[in-house]
This record gives sequence, structure tokens and C-alpha cells, in this order.
Amino acid sequence: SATKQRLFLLDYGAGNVRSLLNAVEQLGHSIEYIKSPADFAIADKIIFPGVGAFGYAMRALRSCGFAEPLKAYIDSGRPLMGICVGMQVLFDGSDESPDEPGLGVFEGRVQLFDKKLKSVPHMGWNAAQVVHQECALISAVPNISEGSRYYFVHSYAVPFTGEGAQRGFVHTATRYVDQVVVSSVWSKNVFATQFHPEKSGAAGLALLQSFIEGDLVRPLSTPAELRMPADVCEALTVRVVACLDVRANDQGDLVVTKGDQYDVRESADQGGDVRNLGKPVDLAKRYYDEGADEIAFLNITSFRNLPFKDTPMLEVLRQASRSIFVPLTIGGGVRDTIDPDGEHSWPAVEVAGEYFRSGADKVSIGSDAVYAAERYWQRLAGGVEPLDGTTAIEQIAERYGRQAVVVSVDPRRIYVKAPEDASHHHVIKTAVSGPNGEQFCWYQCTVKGGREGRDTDVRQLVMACEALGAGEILLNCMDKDGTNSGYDIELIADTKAAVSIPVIASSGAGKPEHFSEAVEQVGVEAVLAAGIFHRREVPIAAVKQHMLERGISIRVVDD
Ligand code: 1PR
Repeated sequence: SATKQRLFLLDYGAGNVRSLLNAVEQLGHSIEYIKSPADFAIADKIIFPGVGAFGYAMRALRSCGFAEPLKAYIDSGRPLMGICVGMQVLFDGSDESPDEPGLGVFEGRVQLFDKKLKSVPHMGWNAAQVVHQECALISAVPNISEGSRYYFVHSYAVPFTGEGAQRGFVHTATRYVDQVVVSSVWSKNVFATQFHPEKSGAAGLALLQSFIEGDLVRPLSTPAELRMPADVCEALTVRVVACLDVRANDQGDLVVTKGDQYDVRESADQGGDVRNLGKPVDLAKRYYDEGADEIAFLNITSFRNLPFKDTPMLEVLRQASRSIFVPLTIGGGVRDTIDPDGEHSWPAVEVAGEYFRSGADKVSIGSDAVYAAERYWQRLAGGVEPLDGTTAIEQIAERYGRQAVVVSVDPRRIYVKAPEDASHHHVIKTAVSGPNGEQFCWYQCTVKGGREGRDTDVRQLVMACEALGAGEILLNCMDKDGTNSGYDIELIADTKAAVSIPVIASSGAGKPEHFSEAVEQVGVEAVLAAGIFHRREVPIAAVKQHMLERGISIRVVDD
């Protein structure tokens, strides 16, 4: 009689393993945590989802006493699946942490992507192309389908050469503009992916299932001929993001709301209530089913002092992440926090940690990022090293990786007659002239959900945040929010030119053409909308269909 296999999860306490747990449960399996080195001896299969920087992961493995037992486990021939950094540490080393040797299971070094022609991190849905010439040798397990897209998020990768030792272990390769990297490896009992199957919708779940239920050991014994990098096609898609602004309404229920230029209440003659567009978890699930590539929740009243542990957003995240297998971003209140009782203080990195443990993949930082940027420029002007590791952005990026840190920008246009009227701010000439015919403007950053304008412009903000370690910019625009009149393309173009991290266009989308405009005119990596999705004016599928017709690469949802 078959004894039940024991599946283990190797976690060194860093971060978001909840999405993996959720995915395993969704597939009808259970998974135990490796708690001590002895657990390696009783495991039948192990999944190893690495998080954070390479060096952080290796140090954590060693300090838990897991590095040697892990190697011994691999040598024993039992199946291991590594994910993301959990794949990278199987190599010899990484430029991310040059002093920290890897486990050396696979020959090669992890290197930083080149930023000249593209945004880094490589973030989004891309293909994984099987590179073996003699495909007949490749069994259906692990099951990678060539047409599917998988969710990647990383700044470092192993370059794909198709030669030498790689012939023995590279399973798939992925092109990101001018570079082709190893996106999965498979050698005997070890299978590992650079992408996140637990965040890759139905395709990712199918892959995880084939690892958990299948027979992993690879039949290939002799080194294979691999395709050459030139034969691997570019397939990164533009992400369509659904955004849910969440707050408690006057009855105290958590609702998805949506403002016009950040005002979320009905007009006074209609009662002045907070607009209610639905329940956060239900709506998010609907967007997942409809093909959203990513979902963002913004807790828009987080500037109020609430006991952090009681925040109902944590429960929303827990529930949403149980049935949604695309990346979840959560924003609002990521800053050093003191509970109203004055006794509990939560450093921002702990607030973020609580969000990650509840199912978030990224956190977004609004107000606190503005203060951090102001401090950055002050220190620079004062001749002091601007990076001292004390800001939320730096600390969260160090611990969870920069891809996990999104900066949400809430700017508004300030028109000026002439550039010099904007004092030290970065001014653009605009085709959308101001109320008095002004032809110049700058973009002022705001904090506290647009309630307070600051003496900082968007360019200053995003450049400082990129230097501090942010991995992505969510670019709203107060003037455009809720207007359905299209994105502020001038703002987006100007911001995109200032940074090399991905930019999400937000605020103002009213029809499918608006999405393709931002992609075609500016080259944004992602497009976001709220109101038109909530009110069912434009379905996500219509946005994708339109982009497809325009020749823009998008993810078609697997069944
Ligand atoms: O400052 O770190 O606590 O974060 C607060 C977060 O809450 C910020 O990300 C900020 O953008 C957000 N926020 C605060 N107040 C509001 C509000 O609306 N009153 N919402 C707010 C921001 C903008 C987008 C919106 C797009 C697309 N809403 O989230 O989804 O503009 O809308 P559209 O497609 O309907 O035009 P912190």
C-alpha cells in the first residue's frame, strides 16, 4: 500500500510563502514546513521558494543549518523544486552578492540584467521556451506549455548560452529584449524555475501540480543539443492591472470605492456617502477570473491612526490570496507606525512583513516615499551619503527584494506661465494648456491621499526612490483620476524617461484605446484602471482584445 508522500516547504523565514501554500492547497494537497535540519531526512519532496537577495537567502540557509542538509537531500535523488531565488542559489554564485557562494548544484553565475535597452527588474508575464532539440526525450513532466505565460520578477538571471554544462540541465529559456536567460533547469531530481508558478494563474498551477503529483526524475542521460539564444523569441506581455481602492464606509464595512479626482463621496444632494462599488475579495476574484494580470489593493484611509494588527485589510489579503494566483500588491500605511495606544510601534518593514505574510507579493508606498525622497535630496545637497539604510524603501528592498517595493505617486499638475516660475521644479511644456492659457506645468507630489501638496516634483520623487531601491512606479494623476478621459501621457512619458524601473500607467482610463496609447506612445510595462472595471463599462477582456489587435503582446488566459 502506498504511504502518503510528505511534501515539505523550505522557508527560511523571509517572506511571502503564503501564495505557495495557497496554491498547494488549491491543488488539494497539504505541505509541511521544514523546521529543523532533521526534516530533510523525512521529506519525500521539497519546494524551495527563495525570497530576497541572493546573499540574504544563502546566509539565512546557513544560519538555519539548512545548507548542508539541502545538498545531502539533493544528492539522495529525492525531488526538489526551486523557485526564483530558490533556483538562483543552486548555481555557483551571483553578482548580487559576490562574496556569498551558492550551492553549486548547477554550473554558472547569476548576473544583473543590462539596463541599457530595457527596464529592470524583468517584471511580468513571459514565455518559457523549451530549448531541447530532441524534444521526444522530454516527458510531459514537468509540464511546461510553450504558449503559456508565467510570472517573472527578478533583476538577476543566469545568461542562456546553450553550450557547455548548460546542455545537461537547462530546460527552458526566456528572452527579455536583448538578453536570453535560463528560465528553468531540470537535472535528474532537481527542477527549478526563475518564474513564479504560484503566481502564474492556471498555467502555473498546472506546473506545480505536475511536480507534486508527477514522477520528476528526468529520463535524459546524455547532454542534449540545445537551441541557440537567437532562436528564443521575445514574449514579455504588457500587464493589465485592476486596482481596488478600499476603505470603510460610514457603516463601518470595508468597501471598494472609487473617487473622482480622489473625492470618493457622492455629491451632497445624493447623501454624501462613500461610494460603494462592491466587496474587495469578490471583486478581486472576479478580476482574476476575467484575466487581470495583477491586482492592487490600496487602503486609502491608512493615514488615519488605526491599530495596525486590527487592520481589516490583512483579512482581505488572506482571503483574496486563497483563490487568486496572480501577483497582489497592497498599499496604504506602509511606514513606521505607532498604534493609538502608544505602546506598539511597527517599523515599516514589519508592516510590510505582515502584508507579505498575509498574501501580498508587493507593497506600495505613497506618502512615506515622498518624505524619503525629500530626505534623500536634502542629504545629497548637504554633502551627506543619501543612502543610509534607514528608510522603509531601503529596508523592505533589502529584506524582500526590490521587486517587492512599488512607489505609488499621487501627483497633480501645477501650471506656470514660464518655466522659471516653477522655481527649482522640473517643468514640461504641455499641449494641454492651463485655465489661463499656461503652456508649462510641473507635477507636484502629494501625501495623505492627495490632501497635502509638497515642495517635491514627480521627477525628484521617482529618481530618489529608484536610488533608494524601489522596483516599480505606480503612476497615478489626481487631475485625471476617475475622469475616463485617458491617461496623462505627458506625465507618464516624462516619468518613464527619468527611471529604468517599470512604470504602471494609472488614472483616467476610459476606453480600450487609452491603454494602447500608453503602451505605444510611452512604452509602459503595465496599464491600470479602476472605475471602468468596477462599473463594468469596459471588461478586461475587451482591453486585451484591443491591444492584441494593435499588435501589443498580452497574456491570453489559460483555461
Ligand atoms: O500614502 O502610503 O498610506 O498610501 C495611500 C495609498 O492610497 C496611495 O497609493 C494613494 O494613491 C491611495 N489613495 C489615497 N487616497 C485616495 C483617494 O482616491 N482618495 N487612491 C487614493 C488613489 C488612485 C488609483 C486609482 C487610479 C485609477 N486612487 O488607485 O485606482 O487613479 O482610477 P481610474 O481608472 O478610475 O481613473 P500611503
